[in-house]
Amino acid sequence: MSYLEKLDPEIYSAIVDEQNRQVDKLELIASENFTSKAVMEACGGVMTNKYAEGYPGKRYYGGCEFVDVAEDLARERLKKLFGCEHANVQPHAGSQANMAAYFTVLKPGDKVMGLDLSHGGHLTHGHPINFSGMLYDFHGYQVDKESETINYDDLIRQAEKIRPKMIVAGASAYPRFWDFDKIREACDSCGAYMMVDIAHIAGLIAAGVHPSPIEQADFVTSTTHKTLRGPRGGVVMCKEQYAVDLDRTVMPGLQGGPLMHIIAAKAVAFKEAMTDEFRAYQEQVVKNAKALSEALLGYGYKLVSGGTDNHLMLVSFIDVPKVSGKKVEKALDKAGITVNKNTVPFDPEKPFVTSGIRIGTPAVTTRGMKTDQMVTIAGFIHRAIENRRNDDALADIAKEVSEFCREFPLYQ
Ligand code: DSN
Repeated sequence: MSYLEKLDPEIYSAIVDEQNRQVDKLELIASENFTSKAVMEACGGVMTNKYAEGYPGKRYYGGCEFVDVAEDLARERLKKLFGCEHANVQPHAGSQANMAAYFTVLKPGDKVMGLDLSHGGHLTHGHPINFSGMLYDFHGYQVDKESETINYDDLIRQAEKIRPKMIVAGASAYPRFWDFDKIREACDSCGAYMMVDIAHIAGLIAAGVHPSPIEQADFVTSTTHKTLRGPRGGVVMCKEQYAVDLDRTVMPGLQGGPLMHIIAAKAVAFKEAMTDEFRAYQEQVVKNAKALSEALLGYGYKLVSGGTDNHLMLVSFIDVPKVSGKKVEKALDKAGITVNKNTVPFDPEKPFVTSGIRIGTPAVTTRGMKTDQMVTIAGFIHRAIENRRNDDALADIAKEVSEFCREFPLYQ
C-alpha cells in the first residue's frame, strides 16, 4: 500500500481514477501531453521542500547549493535547446511568463498588439477580462476572413497605424506556421518590441519542425508542458540586453520562492528534448496531425484554414445548423475522446458554446500512435458526431476506444 493510499484514500483514489482516465481515453487536447517518468520523479521529489528566492549563487536562503545545480542546468539546457542569449526558468506558468515579459519593458497604458482570442490568441494576449487587457491598451489583430490565416501585410499596416510599443505573436489555437520575419518587420515599422509566446509550438521549434523566433524576437515565452512534454510551468527567453531587468521582474517583481522541484523537472525535460528520439517524436506529431486532418476532411468536415502545419487543427461547425463546439465536446467525451470546444474565427457563439473544437496530436503520439491510428481516430470522431444524440452508441464507441488505447500502454 502506498503512503498516499494509507494516509489519504480520497486523494489516492482520485489520482488512480485520473490515471485510468488518461489510460483509457483518447487524449486529443492540443495543449496536453504525457511526461516521462523521469520528469515526474523530479516533480515529486525533495526539491519541493526548498525555499530558494533569488537566483543560483545569489539566494536569500541558505542551503541552496543543490537546487542551484538544478536551476543552472535548467537555464543552460534551455539556452542550448533554443539558442537563446538569456533564460529565466522560474515563471510558475505561461501566464506569469507573459506577465514577466510585459512588465520588463512596458508601462501600464502602453499600446500592444496581439492575436484576438477568438482568432486563436490567448487570454494573456490582451483579453479585456485578463490582467493583460486591463493593464495595457491592447489592439487585436485577426486572421483573414477568406484564408483564415494571418495576413502579414495587413498586420504591418495595422502596426504602422496603431504604433504599439510591443507586438505579441503566438497562439493557443492557430494551425499554421508563423512568419517571424514578417512580425519583426511589423515591429520595426513602428519601433515595437517583439514578443513571441511559443507555448504551443515549443517542442516543434526545439526539434526544428517549426521556424524559430529566437533570432528575431526580443522576448520568447513558453510553457514547458505542451509539445515540450515537461512539467507544468513557464519560461522566458530574451536577448542579453534585457536579462537583468527580466530577472528582477520575475523575482522580486512578480514571484517569491521558485518551485525548485518543477525547475529540476524542467531541466530533465530540456535534456530529453535534445535527443534524436525527441526530434523523431515531434516529426511524428506533425505527420499525425496532417493524417488526422486529411481523414477528417475526407469525412467532409471543415477545418479552419483548410488544414494544419503543426500539432493541432480546428474543426469548424460554423456552417452546420444546431451543432456547436459544446455539443460536440460533450458527445466525444461520452465516446472516450477528450477534446476542447474552441471558438473559430468570426465565431457568432460565446466562448462557453463556440462553433468549433480543437484537436491536437502531441499526447496520442507520445503513446506511440502513428498515421494509421489517426485514420482510426478520425473514424471514432466521425461516428461519435454522427451519433451525438445516441448515448448507447456513444457508450459502445467508448468501449472500442478503451480497447484501442490499451494497445498503446501508458505508465505501466
Ligand atoms: N490553456 C492552454 C491551452 O489549452 O491552449 C493555454 O494556456
